[in-house]
Amino acid sequence: MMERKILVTGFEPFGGDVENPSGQLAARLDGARLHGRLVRGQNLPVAFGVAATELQRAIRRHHPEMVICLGLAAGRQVLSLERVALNLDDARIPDNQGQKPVDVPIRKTGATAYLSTLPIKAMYQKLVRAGWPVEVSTSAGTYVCNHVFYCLIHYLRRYPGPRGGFIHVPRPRPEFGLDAMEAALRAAIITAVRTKRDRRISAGREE
Ligand code: PCA
Repeated sequence: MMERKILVTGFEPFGGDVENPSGQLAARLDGARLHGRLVRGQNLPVAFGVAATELQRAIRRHHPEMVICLGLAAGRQVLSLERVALNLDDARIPDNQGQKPVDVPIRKTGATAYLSTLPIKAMYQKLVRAGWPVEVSTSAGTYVCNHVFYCLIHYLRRYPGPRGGFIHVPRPRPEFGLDAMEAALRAAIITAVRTKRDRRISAGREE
């Protein structure tokens, strides 16, 4: 029988940073066993187009039952469980290959938006109860992270089976460093695997 796998991706550094916690977390999780599943961690380039192609290649290679993409949201303080991917690229800064798309649809004939197929409410509830800083987010931005998230869900619609979604992580800080983020992500992934149907818990809020 084929081993059940979970693919976790992160990103290389970008925007002048020398590190990206999302890539560090994917590397830490590589090889972990969570709820009987083998985690495969992989880094993606911060480049429109190429990052999504590499993600698809990794999905075809590993045949994971779940795909969780991680990225850094430097302006946020908490883990953001992303709910929505938009069919739109609008870069604030060039990517690592110098591309800076502005107001370009990701897939000309794709839906305007896709929703995460992870049980994000159950994951949210689990992390809140464990005391981790977490939110349900309704915007993954319009840069490479949203691009990869959109392409992931678009791809998984044609490649049925795996569930997938995106989590933004903050910059590590003394009270919430890489060890703590890794522990929170492990709990979130285990909850995602165990939850076949998401809970109905309100995570709406005033912006
Ligand atoms: N964060 C960027 C792209 C890579 C990353 O880690 C983003 O939020 O789009």
